[in-house]
Amino acid sequence: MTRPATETPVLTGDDRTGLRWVARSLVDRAGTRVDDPAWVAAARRSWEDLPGGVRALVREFRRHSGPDGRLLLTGLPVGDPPPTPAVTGSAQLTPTLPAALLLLVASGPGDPGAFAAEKSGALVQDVVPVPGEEEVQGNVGSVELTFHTENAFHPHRPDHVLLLCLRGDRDDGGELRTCCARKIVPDLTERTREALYRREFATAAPPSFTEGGTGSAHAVLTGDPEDPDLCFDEAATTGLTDQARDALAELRVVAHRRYDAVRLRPGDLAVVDNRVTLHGRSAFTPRYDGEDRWLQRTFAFTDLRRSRDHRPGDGSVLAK
Ligand SMILES: O=C(O)CCC(=O)C(=O)O
Ligand SMILES: [Fe+2]
Repeated sequence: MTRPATETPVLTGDDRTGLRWVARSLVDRAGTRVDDPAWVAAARRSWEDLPGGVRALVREFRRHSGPDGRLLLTGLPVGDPPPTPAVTGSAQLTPTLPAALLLLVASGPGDPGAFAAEKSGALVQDVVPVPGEEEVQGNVGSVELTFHTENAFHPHRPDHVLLLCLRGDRDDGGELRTCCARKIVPDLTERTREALYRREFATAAPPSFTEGGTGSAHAVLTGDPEDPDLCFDEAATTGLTDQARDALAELRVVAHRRYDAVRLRPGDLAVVDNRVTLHGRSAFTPRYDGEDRWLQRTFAFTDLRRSRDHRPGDGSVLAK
């Protein structure tokens, strides 16, 4: 079922023109690599040059991500993309306009960053279907991708997940689904809410993490009961007690009832607040002919300092 999110903030024509200008000028100053620390620093500084309308939307979202816990910016200049890649581990290594847009917008809510275990720590990663991986519960798959907090198992999971559409699905499949704790929690029974606050859950690393592993026992809901954080992966989180398992079953049912969906079009950028919002994707049928759905993804970390002991040389990549 497809439902629009309650709010889609609108960028003005001037906002879009300004954004394009700043992103182009960032590309003009690029070296040969997206992850060149000098280019990441240039993106951070260029944030200040973005139109006030863009900065205001992103900064307000950073402060409070609203009832949907996701922001949708539309009509961004992604140019005319080459054929959609169809290989495992695909990432945008060379500077392009979409890569510039992602690093720029990620510099608003925080700083861009990545995990060495995922796509070699590339800051801009391709989200594309890969032949033979159709059934995988990861972004290379094309079956339904179930609801998840990004890297739910990790102590330094990203605060925001940015997904920029370069090419939509030609059959209108592959809708991005988001489900915010602010919609889920009021629909849960008191008993389930209490159970989700207990540290009686374990979450395994996703298949994209080549080294795998399971984080320590954690709670699914944390923080103020009026507006809790939510950490859950339908495919990877298990309950360690009967009550925990019952609570997850109810959480799943409510998430599937309360989600919002969007069919991303080229130039649409979704920013998901990973502290409070789950995301997933409906199934689609790839043809591997260069015209398949193609998103590019960047993670933003609100306080990069917190993961300093995971990032050798104070770089952008978490090594563990
Ligand atoms: O394909 C999508 O819409 C979402 C994929 C996803 O969950 C991700 O790349 O983190
Ligand atoms: Fe994801």
